[in-house]
Amino acid sequence: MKQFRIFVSWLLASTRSWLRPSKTRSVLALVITGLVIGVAGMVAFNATMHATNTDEFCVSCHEQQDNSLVMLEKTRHYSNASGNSAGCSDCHVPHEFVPKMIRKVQASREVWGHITGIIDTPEKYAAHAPHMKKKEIARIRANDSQECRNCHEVGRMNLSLQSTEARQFHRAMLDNDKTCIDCHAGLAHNPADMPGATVAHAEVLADSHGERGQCYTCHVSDEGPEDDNLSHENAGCVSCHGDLQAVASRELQGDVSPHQSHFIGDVACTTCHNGHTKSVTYCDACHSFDFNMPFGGSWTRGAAPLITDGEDRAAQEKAISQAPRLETDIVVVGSGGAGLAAAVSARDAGARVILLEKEPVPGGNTKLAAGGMNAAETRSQEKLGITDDKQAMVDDTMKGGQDVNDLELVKVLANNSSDSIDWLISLGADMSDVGRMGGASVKRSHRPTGGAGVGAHVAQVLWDNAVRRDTDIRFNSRMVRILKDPSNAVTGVLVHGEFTGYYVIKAEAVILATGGFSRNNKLVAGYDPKLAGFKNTNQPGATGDGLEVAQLAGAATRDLEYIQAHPTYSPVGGVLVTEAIRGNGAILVNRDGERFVNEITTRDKAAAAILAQEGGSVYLVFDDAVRQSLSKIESFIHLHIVNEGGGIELLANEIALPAANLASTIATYNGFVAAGQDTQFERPDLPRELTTAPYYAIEVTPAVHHTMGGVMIDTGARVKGVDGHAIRGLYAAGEATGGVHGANRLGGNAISDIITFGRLAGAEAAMYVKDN
Ligand code: FAD
Ligand code: MEZ
Repeated sequence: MKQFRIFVSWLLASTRSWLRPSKTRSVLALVITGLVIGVAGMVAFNATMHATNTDEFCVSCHEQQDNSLVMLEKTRHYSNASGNSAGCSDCHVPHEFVPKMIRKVQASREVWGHITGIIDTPEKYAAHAPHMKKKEIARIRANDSQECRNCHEVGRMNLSLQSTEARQFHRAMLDNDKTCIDCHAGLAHNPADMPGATVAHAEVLADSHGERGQCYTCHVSDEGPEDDNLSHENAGCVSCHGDLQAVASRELQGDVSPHQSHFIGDVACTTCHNGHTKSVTYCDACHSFDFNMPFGGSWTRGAAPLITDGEDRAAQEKAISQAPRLETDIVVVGSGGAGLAAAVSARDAGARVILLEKEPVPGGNTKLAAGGMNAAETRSQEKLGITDDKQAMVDDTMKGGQDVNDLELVKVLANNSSDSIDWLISLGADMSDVGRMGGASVKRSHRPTGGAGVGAHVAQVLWDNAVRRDTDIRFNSRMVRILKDPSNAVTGVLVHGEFTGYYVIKAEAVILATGGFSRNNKLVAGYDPKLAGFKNTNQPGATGDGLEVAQLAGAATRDLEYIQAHPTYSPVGGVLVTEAIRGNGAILVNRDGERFVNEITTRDKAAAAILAQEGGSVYLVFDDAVRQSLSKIESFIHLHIVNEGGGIELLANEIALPAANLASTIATYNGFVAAGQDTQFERPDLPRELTTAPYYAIEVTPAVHHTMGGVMIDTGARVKGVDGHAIRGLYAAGEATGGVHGANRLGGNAISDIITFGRLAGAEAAMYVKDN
């Protein structure tokens, strides 16, 4: 009984205790209840989201230009060859649990926004869509494009079914740290403003890229390019495709690559790959490679007149009436050797410089220069035991120019030539090799060790120095007018930016370094009718518009009728074959296999002698010892313009010349070399016998090469006006000027001219700005 009472009192006490509220139990109860409700909520939420995770539900809000699903249906994501189509959630809902839930929460916020009226009209949606699109692209990118890779796994993709280009490109990208979305953002939907564009039937690059996004796939905004260098657009190309070197390294080996060239600086992708018009291989402006470029057209260039009537004229006047877009101390026009030398020296003298170049690449004709740069009394000559003096350089230049030259300018050229070599060396150039050029009494033509092309090297060194000095360099920017005030002093220039239109740059001084006009056959033939229809050796920008602009600004000109044909241009390759090959020992033979001229006479005489031979073209013949002496020859071999024979007879058969004649001609020539005298054509320099097989031949013919005339300058590179007075603030240097070379320029004197006078013009203009 007692035990029963104890049990009853314990039960009552326990019941009382259980019925009394306790903190612990309350919390526990709450947690359990919360957990149950949370799990139930989550399950419900997930079930709801899952139930609404249909394409139809998504597109009930997601309207772009059209219903998103309708847009998707037009793409390969929906109707691809495999028969598997991807819907909204395949790309927009991640597969891992946590990101998936986060995405679902985001999605519910979007739906909530629709319900609460925050984004409940097509207009509000359209305004919100780019932001959402950006976020979604960033999410997929951060996710290493996992949503793409779920179907397009690298290991599972059969790249061999793709075109060679696509295969190489995908391999390189996928091996790199690029992820699918970097290039294919927007591929799933037709971008709103480029409907129907697909890579497969794209006509131009913009169509093809349009499939991946909208205008801002390439441009900063849908307004198009911001600057004429297309800086943003080119950075975009490089970020997906890699730089020139990377692209070249993916190409087939052993052939000429359009991505490996003698161009200087970082050649912009847009030089060849245009967005809204057909791409063109810029190299074809000089060569004829005929590369099969995607979305490509063929190279054409109309010489657009400078001052046009109508709309263009009105646009020019409007730009002049507006405030200048830019202001600087000196505008240098032209990025060849003269312009770059002027820019470097003006920067060193403390001036602010803007350098304009109308082409998409720098370097002008300078980058093509092959043979050398003349200079007398240099340390390189001294090291090689060559005795020379500046007066001899003056005499040779005057004689070559038929005494038409301005003697004072020739003195500046010769007397500063060794300083100019030293200056280039101080900037990083190698000018150690010295060879002989036509019309020179000694070896004075300087070039890099081993005989590499002088122009590409010098231009690269000057370019690097101009860039290092923060020169503001603008491509696709054509100077169309020099502006002056009523006192006849220069106030700036009017520029036509290919992508930004006409604008004014205010400047104290302008340096014209626009080169010659050999590429403008209309102008050439106007001064020398017998050159009508002639081929030329020059780059596309050598059209002489600097001359025209200077004349409009009142500049005096001289010697425009003297136009030089270079004797050895390859009609097969469309390139100049350097005189240095003759200088190092090659001979010229006609179709009878016979010599007909002193090979290193002046160009006018050599060109006339070639044109007098049957067919108007002849062969430049040399042996392997000459090839080894001049590395520039390798570039001609690379271009497939050199015929080769294991012996003289084999070479003769290769080029259809009478073998016995060729053998006899070479034997006779070798005899002259051994005797130290050419009794046939009085060639003054006989560097080596031609005895080392294999033998080589290049077909050559004369082509327009150099325009000796141009604007008149004084010894301070100041441009003279038609009234005989210098135009204040206007300077000029290089092939744009006349007077240095007279009636006929000597080989190697142009590079000397542009360095000496370019440097001088830069320093003089900077001094003028300081004094002004
Ligand atoms: P360029 O180098 O031609 O530069 C002028 C620049 O101005 C160009 O880029 C042009 O596009 C730009 N331009 C023109 N108009 C405008 C405008 N309105 N607005 C903006 N930019 C404009 N000489 C030698 O002494 N040794 C050699 O070995 C040698 N080899 C040569 C080989 C070849 C194939 C050629 C074509 C020439 C060679 N020459 C050589 C000659 C020499 O290269 C040129 O005379 C010299 O480089 C001219 O330099 P420049 O700076 O005056 O003009
Ligand atoms: O001065 C020239 O134009 C030159 C040397 C060209 C060349 O043959 O290389």
